[in-house]
Amino acid sequence: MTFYYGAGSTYAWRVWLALEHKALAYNFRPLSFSAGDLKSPEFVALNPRRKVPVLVDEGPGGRLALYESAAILEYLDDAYPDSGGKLFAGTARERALVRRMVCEVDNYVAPKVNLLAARVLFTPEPEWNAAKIGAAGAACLEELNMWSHLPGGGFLAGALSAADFSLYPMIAFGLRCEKKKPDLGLADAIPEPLRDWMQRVERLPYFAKTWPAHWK
Ligand SMILES: N[C@@H](CCC(=O)N[C@@H](CS)C(=O)NCC(=O)O)C(=O)O
Repeated sequence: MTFYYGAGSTYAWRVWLALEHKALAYNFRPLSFSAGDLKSPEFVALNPRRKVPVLVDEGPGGRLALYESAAILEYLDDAYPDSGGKLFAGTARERALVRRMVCEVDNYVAPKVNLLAARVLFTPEPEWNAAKIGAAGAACLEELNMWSHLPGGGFLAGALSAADFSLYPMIAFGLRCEKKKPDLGLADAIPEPLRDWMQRVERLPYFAKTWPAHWK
């Protein structure tokens, strides 16, 4: 398998955590946004949307080039059910809970965090609009509270799953915005159970190597 990655992409980070959790072997292909790697004809042939992550699997069924991080996680669990840990474990109901959370991350958390990042990280500081940044920050704060009802001591859906790997990078990206604009108030507003959960994710043996290189 070949994993096309971009440092700082929350979606690519989700796939990296999942590959590690499933103990799969993969060729790691970091791409550079600024060097235009995602616009190269070779990459566009893999993903016409020009986005990371992409997973290319040269399995016995032939060559599969798959993009969309949520679909990649589903594929890894389906195609390699006996390797490493499960991403969608348990009964139909338990798996549905994990899928629901991944949908919630993609449909509610991601747009809010990405908007904040667009206004803070990807807008030059002299052009910052305080009202717009404040509104985006407030939306993120509100969203954080939606995730405060966690099973004590466990992961988002009980067992470690695709839900954890999807949400963690998004929160980390929000906190990254706060590093550049320290008065956003996100870190202080993270509910206690969510803070504890973040630490549990950070203690996973493979977590440290997946931290975006330029965020150190
Ligand atoms: N829905 C996609 C989103 C992927 C995405 O938006 N990737 C961004 C990085 S976070 C990207 O590659 N953007 C291309 C660019 O900025 O040139 C997924 O889940 O994989």
